[in-house]
Amino acid sequence: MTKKNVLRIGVIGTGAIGSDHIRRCTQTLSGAQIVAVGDVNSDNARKAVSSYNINAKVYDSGHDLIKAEDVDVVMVTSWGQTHAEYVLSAIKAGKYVFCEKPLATTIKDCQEIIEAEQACGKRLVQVGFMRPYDKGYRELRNAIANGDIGMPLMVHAAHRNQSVGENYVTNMAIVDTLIHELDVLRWLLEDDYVSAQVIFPRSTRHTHAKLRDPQIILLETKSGIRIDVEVFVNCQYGYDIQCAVVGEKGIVSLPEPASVTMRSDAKLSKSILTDWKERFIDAYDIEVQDFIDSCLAGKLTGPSSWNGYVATVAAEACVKSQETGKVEPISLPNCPSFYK
Ligand code: NAI
Ligand code: ISE
Repeated sequence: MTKKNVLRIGVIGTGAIGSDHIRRCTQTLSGAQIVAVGDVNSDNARKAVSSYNINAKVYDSGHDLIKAEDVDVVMVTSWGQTHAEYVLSAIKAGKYVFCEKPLATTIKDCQEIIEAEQACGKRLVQVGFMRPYDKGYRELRNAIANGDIGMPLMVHAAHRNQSVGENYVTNMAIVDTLIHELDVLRWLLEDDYVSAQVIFPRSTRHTHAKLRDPQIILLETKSGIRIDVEVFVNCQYGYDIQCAVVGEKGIVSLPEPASVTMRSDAKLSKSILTDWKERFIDAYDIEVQDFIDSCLAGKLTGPSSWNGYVATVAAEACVKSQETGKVEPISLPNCPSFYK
């Protein structure tokens, strides 16, 4: 780290979220500087450098970026299937790494990461699950923990995107989209999943041949809580995240994002956001600032590789159920004390 205690970050993958994190580190947050960027599409990396007017070296290889002496920590924001190799390379270099969700796309890769990290003797990985940093979810968690609704019994949730492209296929509803709920709901309920089933309702005409949309995911937890999540990624009307927890004596629901109430043209209306970047902007800011501060303090406390592993185990059961139509078990080893 530099003497001034400014964290020098290298970013691998400068697409949608990579460039948004570069923007926030450069323009909004404190304590960090982007000194290196890399992308298999070097035009994307150069575009990020010019868009945010940063003094960063462009690397052709993510592994060279990780090894660079002036890169203190790494941010992995490339496609999901490339995360494991970069995270393992950062662990090998003894550098902190912020890895966007998913930690890895296979259980085996997640296991390799948690083993390598434990062998290092120190937490080096934070996974980009930002919802635990969202004010609304934090209020939900506090209300449940305070006993305000009694014992939680059921959760009704929805994850709706306005539309997705042709490269978004059926299993991505789980591994790319539902994975946020798989992480945040077990954090909210302080419970783990024991089974999953995916049901396909009638498909929307706004989808394409390789995507079953919408989908309903049914989860059961160890304590018997039943969860239903609707994933509907071509819902047309906006980006809409819903979560209601039903308890023995009340219901607590995720607040709607703030927006003015409009009286106009004989209508009373409120607008709905359309972009995940806007919906969770505060949560992303708090999450990445927490990563920066934790690296500077020498101790990570945000979502860990264990959280990434558990989400991938649950996601794999859901994907299996997409194929079998059956209730699929989810079994997890005990959480190592290293991650408690
Ligand atoms: P994107 O397609 O916009 O950008 C990904 C970038 O990574 C592209 O520029 C691509 O050329 C580059 N890339 C791909 N393979 C690479 C490799 N091997 N080495 C270096 N660069 C490589 O994708 P997006 O939407 O930015 O997603 C990136 C990751 O972030 C995904 O894992 C996604 O799930 C996650 N994500 C997380 C969000 C959240 O809410 N936390 C929101 C959006 C994405
Ligand atoms: C995207 O990758 C994200 O992580 C967004 O938060 C999510 O809402 C979207 O469905 C995913 O495709």
